[in-house]
Amino acid sequence: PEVPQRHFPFRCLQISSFANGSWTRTDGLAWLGELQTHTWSNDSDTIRFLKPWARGKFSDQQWDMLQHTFRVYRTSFTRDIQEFVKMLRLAYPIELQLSAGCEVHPGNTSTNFFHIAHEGKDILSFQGTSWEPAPEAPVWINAAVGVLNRDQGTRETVQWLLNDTCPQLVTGLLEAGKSELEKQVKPEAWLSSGPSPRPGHLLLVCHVSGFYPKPVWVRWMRGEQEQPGTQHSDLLPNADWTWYLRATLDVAAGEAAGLSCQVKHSSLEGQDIILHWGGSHAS
Ligand code: PBS
Repeated sequence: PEVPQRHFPFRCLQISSFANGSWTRTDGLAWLGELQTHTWSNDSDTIRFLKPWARGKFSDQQWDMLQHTFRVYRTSFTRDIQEFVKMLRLAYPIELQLSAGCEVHPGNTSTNFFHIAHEGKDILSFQGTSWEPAPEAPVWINAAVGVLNRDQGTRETVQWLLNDTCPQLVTGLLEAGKSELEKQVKPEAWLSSGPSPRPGHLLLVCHVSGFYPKPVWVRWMRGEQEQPGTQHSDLLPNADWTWYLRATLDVAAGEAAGLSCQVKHSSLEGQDIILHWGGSHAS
């Protein structure tokens, strides 16, 4: 068992609310892996950098061009949706969520995606060179997709953004943000007993805290043997940008001796933490 390789998908999220024919707002945000890099408030003309390296390797001029494209897009998007609502006789309020981005893989290949949801459900996506309705979408979306696909200029811009701009930005972000993105913090681990699950049984608890990044492997073991009943908590955030998790095991009181908790994490570089039940913890 190994902790999976790190990867850094770049995700741009857009949330648009249309309360009625005139009140609307659109907010945006972007993430690289676990880190938020950009935010764009409806109240602002410009995208805000949340990291000193959020410009990637783009020049001021390249960034201004991109910013201009997005400003035009935000205005056009709002107007287009208001027109679709009339054309399709849809009712307000309307919530739209867009998720677009890319991931750069070893060997400089990249993959990308662009999905749009209406009332929380996928309705259309951009696939290759054109817009397509989502499999379970309501039939009225076909009319909107037809209109959108007639705008070749926009289709070309979307392809340029997804196939060229996005991987270029990400390559620059990965370089400029390298030290923060590759941050590694070692976990600490300790054992305790939880509330007895039933008479004659113990709940063994292995706490793992203070690690970064998220992927971690924690198992209750007997020697080399993984104990099948290990239960994991959700990953919980600590206040210092590290993570916390616990793994529990319900065992008959007589069988606790000889069990250990094993922790694998990328920061440990193969030096797994192994804690033995009945070692130095208070039970
Ligand atoms: C409730 C109804 C649900 C329907 C959901 C529909 C979702 C639609 C998503 C469409 C996204 C594009 C919206 C704007 C686009 O239609 C068009 O009006 C503008 N196009 C652009 O701004 C291109 C950039 C798109 C980037 C998207 C990445 C997030 C303006 O288009 C016009 O001007 C451009 C040049 O600025 C071209 O000349 C284009 O041909 C022309 O139509």
